[in-house]
Amino acid sequence: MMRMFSHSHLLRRASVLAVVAAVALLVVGCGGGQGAEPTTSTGSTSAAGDVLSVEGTEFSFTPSTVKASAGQTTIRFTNHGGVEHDFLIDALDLHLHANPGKAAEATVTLTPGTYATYCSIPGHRESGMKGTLTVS
Ligand SMILES: [Cu+2]
Repeated sequence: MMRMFSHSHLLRRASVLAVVAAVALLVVGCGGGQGAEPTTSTGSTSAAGDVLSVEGTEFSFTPSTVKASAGQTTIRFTNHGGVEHDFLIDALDLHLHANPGKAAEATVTLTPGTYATYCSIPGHRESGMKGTLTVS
């Protein structure tokens, strides 16, 4: 019904990319052809938990494609648009709703896989508010 047009240009891609880059750095190059698996890690609670940040505007998520490591992760959704938006991942029962200028977050336990993300406000998903979360 109601249409609002916003002029916000708060696409702070830089900060988001920094987070993505940090996650990517966790992938340490595996050189040798040895088949033996090191028995380090996986036994202890890894880190204090990662934080995954996604921003929403009319009508897209930034970044639309996000990657994360399995385990406990806090997903934070910030609405930089002029109308309400939300960020859903059905498979994880995740539903973060944020009014304009607000943020919402939740901590979930991720398992490897590819998950569809979208905004459930009528018409928004079709307009481009959708993406993918890849957990490895
Ligand atoms: Cu939306």
